[in-house]
Amino acid sequence: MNSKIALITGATSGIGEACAHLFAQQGYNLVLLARRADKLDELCRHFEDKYAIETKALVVDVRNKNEVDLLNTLPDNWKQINVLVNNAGLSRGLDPIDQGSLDDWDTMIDTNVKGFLYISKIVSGWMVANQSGHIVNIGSIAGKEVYSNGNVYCATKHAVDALSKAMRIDLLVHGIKVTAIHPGAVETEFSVVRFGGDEARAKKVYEGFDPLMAVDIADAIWYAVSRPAHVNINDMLIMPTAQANGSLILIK
Ligand code: 8X3
Repeated sequence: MNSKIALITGATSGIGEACAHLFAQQGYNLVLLARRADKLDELCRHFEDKYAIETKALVVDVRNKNEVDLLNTLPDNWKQINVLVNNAGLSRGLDPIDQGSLDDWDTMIDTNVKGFLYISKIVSGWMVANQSGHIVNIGSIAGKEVYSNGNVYCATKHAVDALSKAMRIDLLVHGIKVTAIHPGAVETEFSVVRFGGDEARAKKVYEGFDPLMAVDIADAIWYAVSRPAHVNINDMLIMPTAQANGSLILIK
């Protein structure tokens, strides 16, 4: 394989899927991780046919250490990962701290923090062996500030922010770049998942203003990844024009 390889988690929807499209278009071979086997296979076939790239699909829930270990079954030439996009993440619930669901909290912490770490440990190990690579972590405005009822979700994204800074320090001697991208409101399945499948409630979140689209974030990721070797984009906070901060959106 001559092409570069990008490994993307949460690849079957939203920012992960948009990113997979963009990297495929740029000729990257792809290792795609997601929980939905059928959608994952469909995407891989599509990319192979349309962009003449190679793909590997791994059906993985990042919360499950044994499933994440499947990464080690990749052939050695597929472990030469140039870009890791740590995208898998979710939000569950929007309740005050005294009323939140423990199951929701476990799901967010297990996915956004622990799963993120399981993936990062294995792939950064390969990058250290190669003495090169670029890790792109998807944070959030919720990792920069805290908003009403965002409590645990905000805490997990603050962890992503802290771990991005930590990775940048630990991996410096190995020449590995670390970029954190922090979006504001992006219209994806994010709110449908946050509100337990309540599509009507989710739709309301993005009414009356122009939210970001997944492709806007994929575009920013590509900008970071395509800089010259001596340039690293440490951190990007990207908001819809109508959103001033974590709590204030101008509704028309
Ligand atoms: C997603 C953005 O503002 O809903 O992380 O937390 S927000």
